Amino acid sequence: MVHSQRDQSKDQLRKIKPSCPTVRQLRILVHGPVGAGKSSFTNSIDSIFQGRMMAGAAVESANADGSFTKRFQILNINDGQHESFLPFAFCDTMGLENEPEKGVVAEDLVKVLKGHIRDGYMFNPTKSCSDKDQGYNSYPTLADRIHCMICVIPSTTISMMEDDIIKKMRSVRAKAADMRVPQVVVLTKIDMACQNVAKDLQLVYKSKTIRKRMEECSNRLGVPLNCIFPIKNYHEEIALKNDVDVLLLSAMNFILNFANDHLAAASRDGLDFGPRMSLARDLSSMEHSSSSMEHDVNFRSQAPSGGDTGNRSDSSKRQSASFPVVPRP
Ligand SMILES: Nc1nc2c(ncn2[C@@H]2O[C@H](COP(=O)(O)OP(=O)(O)OP(=O)(O)O)[C@@H](O)[C@H]2O)c(=O)[nH]1
Ligand SMILES: [Mg+2]
Repeated sequence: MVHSQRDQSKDQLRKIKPSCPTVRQLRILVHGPVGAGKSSFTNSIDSIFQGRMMAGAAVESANADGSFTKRFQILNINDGQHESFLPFAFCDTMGLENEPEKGVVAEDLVKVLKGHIRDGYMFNPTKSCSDKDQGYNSYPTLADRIHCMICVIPSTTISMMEDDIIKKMRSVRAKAADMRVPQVVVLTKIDMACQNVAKDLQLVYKSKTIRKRMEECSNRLGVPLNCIFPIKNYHEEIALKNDVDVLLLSAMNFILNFANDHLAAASRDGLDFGPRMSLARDLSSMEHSSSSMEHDVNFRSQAPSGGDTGNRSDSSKRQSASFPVVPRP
């Protein structure tokens, strides 16, 4: 039987085996500005596996009153075929805001990266989570930590995004880089940024508008172009669409590969020593290894050069990676 690209890709995601035996799921942090499409992204991946629209993470159509997501939510996804969860989970967070005492505190995102924040914790925009809070995990294991970080950015507003938000995102990014946690950008709302792409998603890597938004994003956040994935989330549809799924699954395949590479390196470095000792040893181990092992996302990839051919080289690089599911221009 011939499997579609979508089915093949779903199977690959189902079969991923976390590269450390004590870790059952790869943990993926989803953060970014208010209304960027963070919760919609996790719901969209869930929908693909359930074969129908899912709303596990609450989504708001107009975020007049700040971030709609206020709690830290770990979203497990049913396999869709068997009575089990997929080998990865999303960590959905409150959105970042421009003003000082609004939105998630950047420090809390760093605590999420380190595994200190428990599922269900209510974010407090005026105060970072501390060991006095119930939702604080003082002794996180490697399984509690984040193995890949996704920054969700709307392609519609990247150029207008306030410097303060960019600064906050860059500070979290720097901390993640210190911890050698790989990072990618998921560029949402491409259907709103380019009319041609809205009509035909397969044009995504041919669109000059999308290319420009990716470059803006790369320049402002400092993320290489080949770690930026333009996607469209499910937001108004009532049925799944192949092209929407292929882009989303393609991004997920890269993200989970990065996550598993990180997990393998962290486990090799002895970061999985269970509760109690983890914190102190973890920090000293990082200090010792950060200079010798440059596992930041940059070690994998260089941004392709600009111009029209940039689109092609960007896309062909993705084609040559281990999960070749991005549609060719
Ligand atoms: N057209 C379009 N709309 C989208 C896309 N992704 C998300 N949306 C819409 O954008 C709005 C905000 O989406 P959410 O998923 O709630 O965004 P969020 O980042 O979780 O927001 P907060 O939790 O409030 O920080 C909703 O109305 C979504 O339907 C997309 O790719 N295309
Ligand atoms: Mg949300």
